Amino acid sequence: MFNNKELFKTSFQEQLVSRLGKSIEEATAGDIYKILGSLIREYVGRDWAETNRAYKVQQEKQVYYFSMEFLIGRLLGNNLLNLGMLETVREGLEELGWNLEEVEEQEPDAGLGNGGLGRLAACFMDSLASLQYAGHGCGIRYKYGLFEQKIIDGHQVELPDDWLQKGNVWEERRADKKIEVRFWGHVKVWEENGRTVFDTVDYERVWAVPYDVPVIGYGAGHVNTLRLWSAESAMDPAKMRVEGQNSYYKFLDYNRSVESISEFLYPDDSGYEGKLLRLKQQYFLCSAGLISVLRTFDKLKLPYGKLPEKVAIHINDTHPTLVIPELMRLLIDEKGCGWDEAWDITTRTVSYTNHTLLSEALEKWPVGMVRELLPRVYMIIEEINKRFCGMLLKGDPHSQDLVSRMAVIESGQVKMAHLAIVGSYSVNGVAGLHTELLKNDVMKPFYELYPERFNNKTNGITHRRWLMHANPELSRLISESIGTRWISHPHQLLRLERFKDDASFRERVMDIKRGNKLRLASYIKQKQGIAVDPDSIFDVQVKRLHGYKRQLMNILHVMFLYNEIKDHPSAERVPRTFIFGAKAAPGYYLAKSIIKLINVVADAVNKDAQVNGKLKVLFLENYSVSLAEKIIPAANVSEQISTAGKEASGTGNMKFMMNGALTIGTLDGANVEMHDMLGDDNMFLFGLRSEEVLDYYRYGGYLARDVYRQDSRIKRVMDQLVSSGSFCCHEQEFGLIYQSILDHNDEFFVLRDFAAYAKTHAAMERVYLDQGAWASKSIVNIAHAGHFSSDCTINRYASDIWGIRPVTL
Ligand code: 26V
Repeated sequence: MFNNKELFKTSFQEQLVSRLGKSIEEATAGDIYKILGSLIREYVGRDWAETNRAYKVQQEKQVYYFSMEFLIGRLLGNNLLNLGMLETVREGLEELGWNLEEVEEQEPDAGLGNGGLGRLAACFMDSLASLQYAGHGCGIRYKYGLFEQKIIDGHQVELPDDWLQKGNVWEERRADKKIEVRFWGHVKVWEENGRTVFDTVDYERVWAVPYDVPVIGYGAGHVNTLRLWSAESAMDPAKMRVEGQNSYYKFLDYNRSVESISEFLYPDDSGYEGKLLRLKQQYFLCSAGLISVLRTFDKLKLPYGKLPEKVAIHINDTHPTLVIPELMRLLIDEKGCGWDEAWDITTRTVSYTNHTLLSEALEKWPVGMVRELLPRVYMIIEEINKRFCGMLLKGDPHSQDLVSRMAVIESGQVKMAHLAIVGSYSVNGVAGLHTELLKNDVMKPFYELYPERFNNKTNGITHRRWLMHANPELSRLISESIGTRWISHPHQLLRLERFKDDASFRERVMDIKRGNKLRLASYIKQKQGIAVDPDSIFDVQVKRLHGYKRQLMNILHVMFLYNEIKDHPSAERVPRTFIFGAKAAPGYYLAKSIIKLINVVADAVNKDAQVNGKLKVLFLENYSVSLAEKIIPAANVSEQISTAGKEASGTGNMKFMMNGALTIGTLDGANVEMHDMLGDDNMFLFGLRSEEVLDYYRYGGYLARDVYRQDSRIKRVMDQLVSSGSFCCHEQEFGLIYQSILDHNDEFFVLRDFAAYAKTHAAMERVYLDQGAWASKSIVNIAHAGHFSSDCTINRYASDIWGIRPVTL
């Protein structure tokens, strides 16, 4: 049906009538989306079942990617693309009077993630299915995704993201596969036939109900599963009636507390308010996910010793670390394994990715909280800790200091990263530099103890969403020039390099970029009523707002440029448009005040006729996956300016590179590897190196106030933050920002790197004047971006960590 346009048109209209009672003329865009989505969902049903059957019959090893976040965004366009039906459906709809892009806009983003970590999980799902691996996702079906951001009077305001309001055409509720998850209670211990038996009593029951989303692979008919768990009440209302009035309130309280488990995604990088609820969410995911994995394994009728041969469990950061003690619990208490056997199985099944070195982001749980909420799991963590510390002391009885640095439980806290490393067979960082810092700095003693466990897997992004879907014109040009093999072998993009000096190819690349800029400009015009010049440099920084990502340095630099233009009004300048998009964690005041600053500067700049035509500043509200797909293809310049050593990898950097933007960046995260491939000619590097930053942290020697005093340009913009004049609303508005730099000595070295940053921007501007040279660099960037396809990353996870191979259906 989807491969024949006429057939598609007829069945589509039939469905409209039979399901909604509407003709094509009466249908709304929302109706069209809904019918199309359901049709596709039903269409893939057969392949989905076929894939599962093949996995079962062939007894393939299954990978389960446990993650608290899956930032998948919209599915319609990508599913059509992967099914090879995009053109038929586009043309069919066109003939019925509908535009596919407009229909795609009807789909709410599935915003079940905060940022890079969640988006990485989504890219991995796409690559696993497209490369025909048996790999599934295991997550939570949050009723509300990451908050919707509104900018009101320059401030971020958070609204609930009610993404399920109109239903979700992609998911399948599987009530028959629900699982009981247990909280609280007391552990009873007794001896029986020479074995110690552990039984938890008086616990609270919660149902975990899975909602399965098909993950459709590109081209091959492979459909994997993203299983998202939803919490439901397990109390019987009939029982309540018998027990009378008092239990009625208990019932309501209980229901409320159950619902809250899968209600909200945590805006992760704020302070951990509602810690207990977050811990509940994590255990809920781990327990439900594992029990369901073991049910599937049980069908193979193999001994548990074979589990590591048939199942790999990967934990995306430490959030799902409880899979380790939970798997131990299930193996010991329910499957009859002894401790040593269970430990051997667990540590050959679980692998772990670390996504950040920031110490404030390393998870710790108060012992009391874990012990009360999860009494049996806590006993197991204690035992793991006891045995681990015992092993350390046995190696060296004087190693008490080492023990306190490495223990899983220390100072009344459970350290999740330590538990994750001790309980898994592989620990990986997400970019070369990050992994080195992990091994030689933050987790050094663990690396010394278990060197064989540590490895690097540089992140990647799916070129299907981020190039083929987001930038169809560029994809077409690529395929016309080098054929279509790059789609299944993204490294082949390298063959584009030979066009870097080809004048007509350069021109076409720049034309496509201009087209994308025009589209973004019209989006901006429609949303904000501001006209931007498509011939200006589109300079973009879009990502979560955080001190270390240094959006502040960017906006201070914009203020500096504004001052320059005002001081020298007749000087020739390359017109520039600075575009920001960022959400700040609701409790992170400094970040929110940086958003306000960006908006205040934008207002001042955009309404000043004197700089008009030379400078524009935009803050695009509610940055999300679908907005990223509009912005990134239109960027000329990608801002990747984190304090060196702080950004584990970054993945936005790769998306911009793949769409032909040039990067201005520090030697941080995956920028280092981009630079290895591109060289100084095709990337604009500046700023402190990570060793220099580390040296400053260790030995001191940096005084932000000195820089402030010595550089008049910097002094001027800093003073503008707190004095009434061009940018300040009232004097205290940006006091916090000012103090963070000058009173708290600029933790992220904004002033230290400012001069180099400004200088590099000026150099970049000069290159832009030579459009041919710019185009050539842009082409080199695209050509090397294949290296950062998540297909390459997933192939390495598959062979080095999980030990799986593609499955032929
Ligand atoms: C969490 C927190 C929590 C407390 C306050 C500060 C803070 C800062 C950052 C985070 C992020 C934790 C994990 C995370 O999202 N890491 C991101 O993972 C991406 C995928 O590997 C990677 O590209 C990003 O560089 C990394 O920040």
